Amino acid sequence: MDQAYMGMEEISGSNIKLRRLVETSEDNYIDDEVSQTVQCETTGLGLPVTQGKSPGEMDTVLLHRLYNNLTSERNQLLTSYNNLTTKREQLLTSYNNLTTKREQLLTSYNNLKTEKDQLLTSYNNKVKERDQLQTRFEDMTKNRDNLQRKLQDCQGNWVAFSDSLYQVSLEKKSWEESRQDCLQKGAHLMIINRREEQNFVNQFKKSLWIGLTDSETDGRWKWVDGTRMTTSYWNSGEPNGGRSENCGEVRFYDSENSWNDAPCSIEKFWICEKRVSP
Ligand code: GN1
Ligand code: CA
Repeated sequence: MDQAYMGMEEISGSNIKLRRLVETSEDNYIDDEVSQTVQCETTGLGLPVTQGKSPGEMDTVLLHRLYNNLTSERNQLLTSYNNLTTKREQLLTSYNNLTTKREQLLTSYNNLKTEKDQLLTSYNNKVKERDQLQTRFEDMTKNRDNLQRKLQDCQGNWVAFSDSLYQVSLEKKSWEESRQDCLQKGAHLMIINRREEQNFVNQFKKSLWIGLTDSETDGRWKWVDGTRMTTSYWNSGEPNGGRSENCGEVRFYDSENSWNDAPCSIEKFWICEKRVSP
């Protein structure tokens, strides 16, 4: 561009006609004769030969040089314009492709999000289901254990009454050995708290050690769980053993008041009691 303006200044200083021609050259005007002159007088490098020319011829040479420069520049600009147009179209295509891609990705993202939410819901439901099954499993395990215990109890000849199971021994032992036997079975020598229990034990019609003793302090009768005896069912005249009879038994079973105190070392049958959890 700079070269082209420089050319224009040179020409406008010398000839008005030349300026007009320069102006028309911008509109791609070209005279056949001039064109031929340019073709004849340019060197291999495209530069006009000026040596030995008249002023008129010099103007024409300059004009052609300028014309050539402008044409070359115009062609460069045209090429550049075409390149830019191509580039712009490529960018537009690229932009459209990216827009499409972006929309596809957005759709894909939304689908994945929906899927994620569904999976989360599904997972939470499964967790709930698992917890319910866990609870059910624990309940069933408890149930099984209870049934197993009951089966063992049936096999061990335990008799259910109220909230307890009772087992009458098949052999005779001292009061202390009897107490130990019950403890080994997860039970204790029978503790009588209610009239119904007292009538129940009499029904066995057997002399049986029960969980009653005054070994610690004579006359202070206590049950094997450490509680004090408050309600009693002593047979008339009992207890009468003083320091020599410190353990309680059911003896006079035909009477409601069937208890007797007897020496703890004597071997007798006994009755164990086991509480059943409600
Ligand atoms: C028993 O055997 P006998 O009658 O001396 C019992 C006593 C009772 C008594 C009641 C070892 O004594 O504890 O008070 O009957 N002795 C034994 O008649 O059980
Ligand atoms: Ca007695």
